[in-house]
Amino acid sequence: MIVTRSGPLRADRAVAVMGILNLTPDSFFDGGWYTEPERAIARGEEMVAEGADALDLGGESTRPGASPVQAEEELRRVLPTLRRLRALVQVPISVDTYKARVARAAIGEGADIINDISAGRLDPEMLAVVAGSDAHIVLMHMQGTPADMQVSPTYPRDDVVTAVVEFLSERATAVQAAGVAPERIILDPGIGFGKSTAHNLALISRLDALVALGYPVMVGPSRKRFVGEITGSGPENRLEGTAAAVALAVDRGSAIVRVHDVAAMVRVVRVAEACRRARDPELSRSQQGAPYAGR
Ligand code: HH2
Repeated sequence: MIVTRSGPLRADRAVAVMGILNLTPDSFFDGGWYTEPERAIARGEEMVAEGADALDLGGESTRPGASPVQAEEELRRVLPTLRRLRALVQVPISVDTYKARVARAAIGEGADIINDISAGRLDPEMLAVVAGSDAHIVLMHMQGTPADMQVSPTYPRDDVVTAVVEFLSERATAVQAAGVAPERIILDPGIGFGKSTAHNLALISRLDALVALGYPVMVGPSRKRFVGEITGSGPENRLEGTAAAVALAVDRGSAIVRVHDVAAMVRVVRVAEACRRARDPELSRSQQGAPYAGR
């Protein structure tokens, strides 16, 4: 079970749904919708009412081709909404940042999870900040940076699954060496971060290889480009494609799904996890990395 500073992600060890709240002008789906704190706070509360088990606040878009935002600006976008939501909702709150300065301030304002798309590599201070707190950290795999990651991504022997598993295993070890307890680590294959459609499909369909490391695994396929490439649709028409990817990720052992459409995906997750539990109750119980063994 994942027990954050604000309590368990899901007390019953079921799969958790993390609602995305981008406080940016330029995110690929919800960019510009929640730049006003009032709107963001209302959406955060709405997602919790829809069944979100956690919220993920982001102050910088990391869509392909995005350019970086200064820490100052990211803090200006994130902190007011984080502060208010922290007082209003009970669920754990994650902040999507790779900057130590933003992470430190967010933890100070009550963030429970730091969601680092660089797995602690882009800011040398990040691991010390998390180690010095009791926050959880999401370590995500990304090849390259958002600016260049989708320029014909390739992997040794075309084996993206092995590359991602090895990378995240090494990063989890490094993070523990920096002083973060294994119970505070969540792994994420980084759907769409330096990956072709084929790479994303391989990672979702063989997610069990990552789950086997023993840490809880989070997956974020929500409305991403690979769904559009398969269905021929823009971000606004990728709900059903996202649902398919979410269901399969749950079936392969995902502990958390990071999604925009909380109400719909809560229903998808409940059915997918029930199917999974019917097939294998033991696997379902270990889905949230319960054993923390063998590392
Ligand atoms: N995807 C996005 C951003 N952060 N973090 C994790 N751990 N996993 C993901 O898959 C992930 C992430 C990109 O999606 P979104 O936040 O909707 O868009 P944007 O980066 O344009 O704000």
